[in-house]
Amino acid sequence: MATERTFSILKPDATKRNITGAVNAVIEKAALRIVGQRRIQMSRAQAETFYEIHKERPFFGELVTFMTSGPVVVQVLEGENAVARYREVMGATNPAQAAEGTIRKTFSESVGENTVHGSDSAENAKIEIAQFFEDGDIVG
Ligand code: IDP
Repeated sequence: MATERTFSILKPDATKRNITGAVNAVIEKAALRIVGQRRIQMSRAQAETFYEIHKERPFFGELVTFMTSGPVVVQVLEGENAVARYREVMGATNPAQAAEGTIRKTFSESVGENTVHGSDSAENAKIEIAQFFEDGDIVG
C-alpha cells in the first residue's frame, strides 16, 4: 500500500459545536496526518461546484444551504491507503448505520449534518484538493 492523500471537510455542524479538535484526534489516531488545513466560509458557488455530482438529487438544495451555513475546515490527509482508511474512520453516510467508533457514529446528528466529508477515490481526492489548496499550502 502506498502513501496517498485524501481530501476532508469538517462540516458546519462540527465548527458550530466546537468539536473540530475532537474529530481531528480521531483522524490522527487512525494514523492519518493532517498535512493541509484551512478554516473557510464556503460560498454557494463553491458548494454547488463541489457537490455538482449530486445536483439532481432531492437533497441538493438542503446540502448546499447546510454547507454554507457556517465555517468549514478543509483538510488534506496523508497516510497509507488514506482514501479508504478515512472512509472507514468516517463511517456510513447515515450515522444511524455507521459502525461504533466511527466519526459519524460518535458525533453526527443526521444523514445531512454528518460532520465530515472524505473523497471516495484517489482520482476525486486530487480534483477536490485542487479546488481548495495551492501546492504550497500542503506540507507533508
Ligand atoms: P458521503 O458523504 O458518505 O460520501 P454521499 O452519498 O456522497 O455521501 O452524499 C454527500 C452528502 O450529501 C452526505 O455526506 C450528506 O451530507 C448529504 N446527503 C446524502 N444523502 C442525504 C439525504 O438523504 N438527505 C440529506 N442529505 C443527504
